Parts: sequence; C-alpha cells; structure tokens
Amino acid sequence: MSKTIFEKIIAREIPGDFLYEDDLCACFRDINPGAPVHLLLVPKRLIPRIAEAQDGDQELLGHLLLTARRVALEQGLGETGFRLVINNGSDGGETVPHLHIHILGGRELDWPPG
Ligand code: IU
Repeated sequence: MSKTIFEKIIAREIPGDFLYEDDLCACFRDINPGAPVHLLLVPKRLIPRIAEAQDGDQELLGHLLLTARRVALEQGLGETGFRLVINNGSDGGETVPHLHIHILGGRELDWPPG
C-alpha cells in the first residue's frame, strides 16, 4: 500500500516543520494554516480515521490527546485557549486518510464550524 502524505513527512521523504516527535507520534505545522498556530499531531502507525480505531488503540489515543495538550501548552496557548479537531470522512472534512489531531490557536476561533 502506498504511504500517506503524513507517513512521507514523518519518514522525512518530504519536508515537514516538526515541533515534537516520539516513538508513537509526530507533530508538525500544517502547510496551510487556518490560525496563527495550526499544528497536526499524527500517530506513526497508520489509522486511517478515528472511525477505524480499535479498542486496542486506547493507549495510543490517550497518548495523542495528552501530547496535543502538552504541545498546545508549550506553544503558549494555555491562557488564551485552543481547539483540538479530528475530521472524519468526507462530511467531516477529512482530506488526508491518516488520523490526525489539528491543534489550533492564536486567535479567537469561530463556532460552529462551517
Ligand atoms: P483534514 O482534517 O484531513 O482536512 O486535514 C488535513 C490537513 O493536512 C489540512 O489542514 C492540510 O492543510 C494539511 N496538509 C499538510 O499540512 N501538508 C500536506 O502536504 C497536505 C496537507 I496534502
């Protein structure tokens, strides 16, 4: 199966602006930022979308959330706030079929989304 664009970024086959990486996940800047801070946190093991996660992924999913929290705080978003977003499937606006958490902040974000 061909690699997803995020697998290629994580493998350094195409460039990425990394802020964090460990054995399970990596965080890099979104190439088309929708906010002053717009990061993507991606598990290294491919899960196409949250709807396809399994019970056995509980530890990984918990790690992703806690890592998203830590990166957001490191980016100075703790005081003003931030948003974590997971898009799932076509109606959800998912364009890259590799689970990722958007970390958004640095301005007041609209709600509800379009
Ligand atoms: P989505 O939730 O699947 O729509 O988010 C995919 C994001 O990946 C989107 O915000 C893109 O701007 C971003 N992205 C990227 O950062 N680098 C890339 O090479 C590609 C997409 I393709």
